Amino acid sequence: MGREVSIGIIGLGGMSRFHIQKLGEVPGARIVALCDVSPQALEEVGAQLEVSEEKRYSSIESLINDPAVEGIVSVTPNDSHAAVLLACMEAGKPLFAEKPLTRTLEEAAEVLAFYRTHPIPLMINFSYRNGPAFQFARQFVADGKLGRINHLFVQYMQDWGSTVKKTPFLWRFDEAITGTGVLGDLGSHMIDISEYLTGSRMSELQAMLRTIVPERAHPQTGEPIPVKVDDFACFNVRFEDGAVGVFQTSRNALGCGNQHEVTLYGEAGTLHVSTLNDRQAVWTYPKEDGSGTITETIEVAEEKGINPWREFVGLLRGEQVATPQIAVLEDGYRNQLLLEAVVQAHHKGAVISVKDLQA
Ligand code: SOE
Repeated sequence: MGREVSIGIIGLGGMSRFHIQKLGEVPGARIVALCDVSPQALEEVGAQLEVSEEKRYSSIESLINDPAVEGIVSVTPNDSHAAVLLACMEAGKPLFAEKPLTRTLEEAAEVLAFYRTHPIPLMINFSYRNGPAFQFARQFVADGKLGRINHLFVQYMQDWGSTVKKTPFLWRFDEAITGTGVLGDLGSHMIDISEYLTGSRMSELQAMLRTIVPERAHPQTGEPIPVKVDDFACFNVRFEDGAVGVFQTSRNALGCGNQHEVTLYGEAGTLHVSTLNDRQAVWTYPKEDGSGTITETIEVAEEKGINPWREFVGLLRGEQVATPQIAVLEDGYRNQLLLEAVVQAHHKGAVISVKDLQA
């Protein structure tokens, strides 16, 4: 086991608990400081992790500038992503941050510009790159097993519903905090994974966004609050190499858990991967005599995946990490640019060319 590293966590909401659990599984990773706006969350998680009271911060800058903190894991709502990135760059602190990079393209441009003069070791959690089947798929495509990719289908379905689950109004429905709705939340993963698996870059997009559930209950009072952000998005994409992609994502896919799946249609074969089982890839290819096709389920070993928490701890120790698999800031900026292209394609009802769009 390498030396112990001291980590500070910013944001103690739901997703943060997952990060804390995964860090707890990495030998030598020690959470020494916390930051959140909620005194109750600080007290609860601080007690659970035995973080001393003076290391329970309410200010982002205080935690980031604490010399006892070597690296930061940030899991905050979208409206503070830029502030965390800028403060970590200012302080020279390595950062593992949740996607999307920022709330808006303008913020992403500001962060990218500052990064040019204040670079830091950085990981952005486009987490679906890491699964064993998705790692297998990227290599499979790179090895030419599918031939030229003609088209792909990407969908990411969740059920925040209105029929059964009736999810109340959360920050992810509040435009001032989240920016876009399901597009930025799940669509950011879809955009990232499609370029990551194919090695191609999007060049033109057309899109439609929709708010299917127009109001949701205040979590305490039950009062209906209007929802302005999208909870469904579909977009079609032409890639620079001519491939075409069809994308759909929803928070109203009744009964769906966390269903992110990609099907790649190549001239020499088809490959399907899904979070429903990220240890399997389903490959269809022609029989040798050309009389038909064979569909084979390939089992992928867990070790083929990447553990981003181990990567971050390794990065803090100065070890060689699988950096190419971990998005860096340019990937995050590009993701934000493509999200903006989808929004503009929707509002203009037109095909948007990515090259014409800059912050
Ligand atoms: C939304 O429910 C969410 O938590 C996303 O924000 C995450 O990025 C995704 O990995 C799981 O679903």
